[in-house]
Amino acid sequence: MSQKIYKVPEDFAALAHLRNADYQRLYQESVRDPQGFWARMGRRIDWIQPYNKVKDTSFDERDFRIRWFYDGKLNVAANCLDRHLTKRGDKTAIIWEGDDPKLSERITYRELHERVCQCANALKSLGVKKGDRVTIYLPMIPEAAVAMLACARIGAIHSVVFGGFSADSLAGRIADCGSSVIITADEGIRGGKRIALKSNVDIALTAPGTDCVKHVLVVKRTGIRVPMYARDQWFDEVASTQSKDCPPETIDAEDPLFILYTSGSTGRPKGVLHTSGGYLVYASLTHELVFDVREDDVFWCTADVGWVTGHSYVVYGPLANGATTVMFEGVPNYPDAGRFWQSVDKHKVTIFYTAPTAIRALMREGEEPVKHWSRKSIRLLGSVGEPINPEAWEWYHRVVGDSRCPIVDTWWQTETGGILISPLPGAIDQKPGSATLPFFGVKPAIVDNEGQTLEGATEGNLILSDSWPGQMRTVFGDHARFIETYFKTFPGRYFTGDGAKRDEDGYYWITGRVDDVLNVAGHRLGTAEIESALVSHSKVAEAAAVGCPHDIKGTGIYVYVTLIAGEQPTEALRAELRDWVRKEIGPIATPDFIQWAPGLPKTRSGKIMRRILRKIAANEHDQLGDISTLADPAVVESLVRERMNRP
Ligand code: 6R9
Repeated sequence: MSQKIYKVPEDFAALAHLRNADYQRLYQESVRDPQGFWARMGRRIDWIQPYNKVKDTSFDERDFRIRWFYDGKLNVAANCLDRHLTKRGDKTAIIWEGDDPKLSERITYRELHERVCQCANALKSLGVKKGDRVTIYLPMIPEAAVAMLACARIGAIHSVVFGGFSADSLAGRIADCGSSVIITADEGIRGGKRIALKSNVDIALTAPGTDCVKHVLVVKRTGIRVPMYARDQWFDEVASTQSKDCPPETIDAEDPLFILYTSGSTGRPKGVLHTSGGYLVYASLTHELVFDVREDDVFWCTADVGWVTGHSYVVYGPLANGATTVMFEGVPNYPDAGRFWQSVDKHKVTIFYTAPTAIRALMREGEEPVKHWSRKSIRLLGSVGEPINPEAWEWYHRVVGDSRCPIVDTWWQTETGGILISPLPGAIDQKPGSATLPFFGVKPAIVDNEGQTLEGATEGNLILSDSWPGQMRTVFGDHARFIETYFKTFPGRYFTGDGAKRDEDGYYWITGRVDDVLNVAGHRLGTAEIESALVSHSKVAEAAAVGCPHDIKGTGIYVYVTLIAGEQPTEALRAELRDWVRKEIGPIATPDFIQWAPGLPKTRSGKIMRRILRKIAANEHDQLGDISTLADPAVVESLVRERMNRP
């Protein structure tokens, strides 16, 4: 833990929404009187029917419930669009920056409102009603935000699937939530490379369980010829003929807004379900306060809308706040390593929010591609997705931020809907590598493996002992799995799956996942998913996936594969298995290394001992710990020998 302290710059604090004393006072109030605190905060958005009831939550299994603002009614899209029209109709809502640096577009609130209404009417014309599911499988183009908001406008539940996921992963997500409509594009384009989105949809729709899909709307992005079947229609043709007026549906605060699939430690990805009122209050409040957003800011969160960060801080938070949000189609190093900063200068970005993996990749390219651009518009930097190592933090601060911009290291999860632990930039001094202190209403605690709460400076499992408005409400279609996953390990408390330290100042330092979830370049992957992809290959008998240290990705994917008897371990097969996993899950799941394993270390009850496999992958053979409970300790020796034969 780096104990270096970066004080809030005085000039920043002077203009900030909140200073340290404000944070202390409001935090105390938020945990002492959550009803009163949130009753006030909930008024930041527009309600069609104001709420009288604020918080009704219990994590106790026998009496489990999570409801917020639950007698209120609202429309999320109207909050992101209509209510800004009088004051901000001509203000830019979205700045779209294309993959090709010559392409960009500015969309005002008025234009966005029209496009959303047309898309909403198009969905209605296809028979989509409140509560129906719509899968969105798009590149980072304005239509992605338009489609999300169109769903919100009519009360349909969107499920955005990241464009980097394979046809198989897409099929699983379509089938799980029973979508009736898919919105996709002919192709995506990232870093100059094309992504065959429509073709993936066509393959996905041959999979069992996907016959729920009645219509596919296809946005023309690259203009390549794609087959159009009876169920397919061009997005533009359907939307452009629709009326630009679509009255927003009245939605209960606890009606679903979206499903977003995320990996857990077991089984297939879970459909994390978020509802409308609490989510929007939380996304907009955290966006305003964590990023200290003001009217003239240009806010750029580089995340894809396929992840929760894109939902809350590209679309819902910024638009609910009437801010200008940047949507970036490309990647950090295309056409060159200066792309972020070139685009910052082009659009005069004032707040920049990205992931440690991107910072580490750019750090490797040196300072020149950064220094080449002025970046003088930036006043605040943010980080999200994984722990940021202090070296990367310092580089981000010194090189990108010219040592003048605070950094907010924001810890949160798909399940939490918004940021839970982070500095407020005008209020809380930063320490490189620490997410610092909890946001309003958030009650973190550290417990040991038996669930005992640990006080003071300590280390253990990170839990949350009370609800906050942005919390997920259930796993779509499987409420038992929701309770089982998050509330059983430490009964009565929400288990994050993360480990954390707390220092003498009460600052939190997230140490990473303590379950079987890998965080690869800020993306969550379950070891179980990778293993099940591998064993579905005809030559694989058994597989175990673990994380290993990786310079850029933070964690790399290291897999041990046992082949079916008689199969030969060859380099060609290694390449084939890598491609297999890419095809089954998507490029983000590509194994970094495959080690052949004649056998896997197991306990006598047959459980794979991943702890040992992690140590071998990391080349820490001297720290294997107790292996006496293994069924066959000789397996370990052979794996270590094999591992030591390479660098
Ligand atoms: C928002 C998002 C969640 C997991 C989470 C944790 C890791 C995210 C972090 C961080 C340390 C941060 N994580 N932010 N770890 N410091 N600032 O990333 O959601 O994709 O669901 O991942 O990411 O391990 O549990 P999601």
